[in-house]
Amino acid sequence: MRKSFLVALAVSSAIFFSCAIDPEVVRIWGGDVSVPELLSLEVVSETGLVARFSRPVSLTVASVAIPGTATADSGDEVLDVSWGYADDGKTVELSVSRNPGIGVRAVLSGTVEDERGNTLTFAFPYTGWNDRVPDMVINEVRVSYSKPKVEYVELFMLSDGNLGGVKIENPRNAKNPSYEFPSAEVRAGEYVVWHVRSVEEGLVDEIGAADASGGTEARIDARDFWSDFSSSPLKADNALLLRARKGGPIVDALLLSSGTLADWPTDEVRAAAKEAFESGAWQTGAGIGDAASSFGASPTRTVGRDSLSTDTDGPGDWAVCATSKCSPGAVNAAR
Ligand SMILES: [Ca+2]
Repeated sequence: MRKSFLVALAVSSAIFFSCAIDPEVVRIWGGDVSVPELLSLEVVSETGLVARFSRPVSLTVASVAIPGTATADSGDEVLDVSWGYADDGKTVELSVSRNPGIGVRAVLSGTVEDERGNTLTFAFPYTGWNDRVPDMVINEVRVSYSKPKVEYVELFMLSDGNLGGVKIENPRNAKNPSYEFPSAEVRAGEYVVWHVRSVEEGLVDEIGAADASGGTEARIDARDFWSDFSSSPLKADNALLLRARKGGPIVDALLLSSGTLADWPTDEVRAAAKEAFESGAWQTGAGIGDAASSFGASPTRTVGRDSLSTDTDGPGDWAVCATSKCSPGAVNAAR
């Protein structure tokens, strides 16, 4: 008795819904009530940004705020933004009234609406365009750790410029796959060291004076920057990329192999090695067999470029130095 009542109710419900509800509404109830997504934001020039959304949208309002510029009276500085659309309707090309500054972190905020009236309000950070990226090379790498000797990547500056927004990409570190330099003026001939751990007191990023930081290996005549990563943050089998900016061109690359693996250990490293080779930043090939050798590297035996060689963007430029000949922030030991 009770069962047949339920069946009757179910049947009548089905009839009711099938008659009463517009198919379009049912489709929306079926899962189409979703907001558009902001998939990426690319900085393409001094004032140009490109935002890509998951579906065609109209941008109704947008502005750029520069956090950290707040005063008691004014709040964060806010810049005006104008915009247009690419043919696909999903890509919005924005023009900001000015560059927030080389390497300055800013936030694009706005609201978009799709054709159904679903709206997305977003706030997306970006780094101000750097038109003065120096010419530079990766010069030395320490891939192991013995406190207080931490892993590092040393760069050598071939021209004057500013490091703001320059990225070191480290695909073996899934948790922290890249480091972005803050704005700092550099001169040709300077050594820049990104120390990957912070295990001492008094460590500061040297965005101004090169002698500001403490730390056993922070030289007064080199420019030191610090992260606080752990768990073997650089590895002996890796493909490091030095990139002018997020999503920008590769300035230099270093492929490293300990000689113990037949192939790259992860897809991320394989992809980075491929990109290094295809960009011309690494000349000999994209396989682990085409990499420079890190065999025998230790906390005092680093992998260094031969300072006297020409830069061939290949393994022949590189060698593991003798015991205790590591040289963070200074010229590499002669071979
Ligand atoms: Ca060195």
